[in-house]
Amino acid sequence: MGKAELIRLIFAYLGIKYTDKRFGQNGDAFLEFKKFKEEKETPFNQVPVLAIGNLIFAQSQAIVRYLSKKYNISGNNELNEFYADMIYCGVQDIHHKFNNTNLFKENETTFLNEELPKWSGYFEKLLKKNNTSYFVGNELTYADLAVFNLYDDIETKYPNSLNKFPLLKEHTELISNLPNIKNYIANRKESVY
Ligand SMILES: N[C@@H](CCC(=O)N[C@@H](CS)C(=O)NCC(=O)O)C(=O)O
Repeated sequence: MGKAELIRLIFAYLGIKYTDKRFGQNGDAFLEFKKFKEEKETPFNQVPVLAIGNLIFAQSQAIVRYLSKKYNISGNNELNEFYADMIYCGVQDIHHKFNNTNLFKENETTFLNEELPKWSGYFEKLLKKNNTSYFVGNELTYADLAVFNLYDDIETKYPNSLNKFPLLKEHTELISNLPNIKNYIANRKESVY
């Protein structure tokens, strides 16, 4: 799944209704994206974008932070917000490396032998240190959804990646079994963006 998926997971978790427009559902995704760029004025000619009224906002990370803050899943105090953002930034680092596995064989080898075990170890340790079911404090933040989204993507391509990381595996199971998330995943459409 692409960069919009965490945004969709946040909406799903919160039970917020929105219009989910994706390219390629009725034809060629590339052509539909091209047409979209010609017709709409977007900040960087990139997707995802979030349209609020007449305003169009880009940059998935900015959208994730905006929604999380607005709907109170960004951390319940200043330091927890900082900590959640730190974890989210870590997720960006490893997610980027995962995305690069599609480019060259050597990226895949380094990812599977070095980066994935290293970063999974970091996340496992952070969960152990926090010692609740979540990454930050004792309630769900967008950091939990971001880590979940990361491994949801990774395990689609490399199943059983979490076998050596019991806390992380448990965490993924916890998130995937939240009723709104479970329902969203059961009905999820595949898409490139
Ligand atoms: N930093 C941006 C990157 C977005 C991005 O690279 N989007 C791709 C599709 S996944 C895109 O629109 N590419 C077209 C382009 O950059 O011209 C974000 O996180 O939203």
